[in-house]
Amino acid sequence: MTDELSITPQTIFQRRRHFIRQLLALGLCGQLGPVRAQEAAFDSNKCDSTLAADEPLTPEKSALHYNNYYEFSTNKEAVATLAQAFTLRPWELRVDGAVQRPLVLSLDDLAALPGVQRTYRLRCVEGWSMVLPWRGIPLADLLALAQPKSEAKFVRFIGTLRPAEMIGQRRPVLPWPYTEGLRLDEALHPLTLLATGLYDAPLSPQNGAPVRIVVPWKYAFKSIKAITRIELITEQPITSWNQTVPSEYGFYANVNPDVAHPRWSQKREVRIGELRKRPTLPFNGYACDVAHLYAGMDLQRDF
Ligand SMILES: Nc1nc2c(c(=O)[nH]1)N[C@H]1C(S)=C(S)[C@@H](COP(=O)(O)O)O[C@H]1N2
Ligand SMILES: [Mo]
Repeated sequence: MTDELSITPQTIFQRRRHFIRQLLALGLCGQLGPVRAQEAAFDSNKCDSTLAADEPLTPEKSALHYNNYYEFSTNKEAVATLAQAFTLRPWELRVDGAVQRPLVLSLDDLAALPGVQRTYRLRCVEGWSMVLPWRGIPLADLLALAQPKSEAKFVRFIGTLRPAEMIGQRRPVLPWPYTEGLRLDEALHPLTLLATGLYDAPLSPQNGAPVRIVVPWKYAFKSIKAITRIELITEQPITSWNQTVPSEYGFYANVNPDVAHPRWSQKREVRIGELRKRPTLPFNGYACDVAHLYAGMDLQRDF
């Protein structure tokens, strides 16, 4: 955050301070206490989630021109061009459902929350992966502001429905808007990010601007782009890919080399920019951080 503040023009800085003062007045910043403690635990915990020396960042050009984003096209190379005309402002992100304090946030409101930078592996279910430097806010921080009620057990993320701009939505490739979901404890995990930036720049439209979810231990289809609503709910939500092909795309979709996709093995992957395949790691290399969330579950059945 400090680096961001130091380059923020004074007026924006003051507006952010005003927003944070408003949160303080509402007694909301106090809610960040326990979550921040968790964040500190994540930073200094025993899990070594750092990337191996042979895992350099994916070239920015690849991340910006090789995209799955079916609202625009099923052709990965076509998405970047088709997404350029997507209107990013004004934007409203709602956080509602089973919460004490429903929120409607603008992009300036989001920018006022303390930000983090995280470099994560992103593993597509199709068998390729990237290493991407995100900027955003821990999703737990946002959820803490909304104060989930005790009956909230799951979170539903709703993408954008705008067929006039998203020409892929004119065909029923998936149920639109693109919808994803997490169990509440997964959504609150310190690795789960609400991303607004990539490679030290605001997110590009093709990467899910203005705001997307990133869940690095799950297949990348869970990392939903261009979200407009985060709804706290009591039951497991119906999600686009799981609803469309339940035998291939589970609700949990944890990266797992031991559970094959019905049409291909998940044991190995191609890191974009590399020639040789590398082994796929359980939970995409984040097992130490997240495996405890699934203790007692049959990960072959509940994939
Ligand atoms: N709204 C939306 N989000 C989405 C998708 C999509 O089609 N629509 N594709 C998913 C898939 S399959 C992948 S691999 C990643 C790709 O993210 P990237 O283009 O930023 O690398 O976005 C995910 N999020
Ligand atoms: Mo994907």
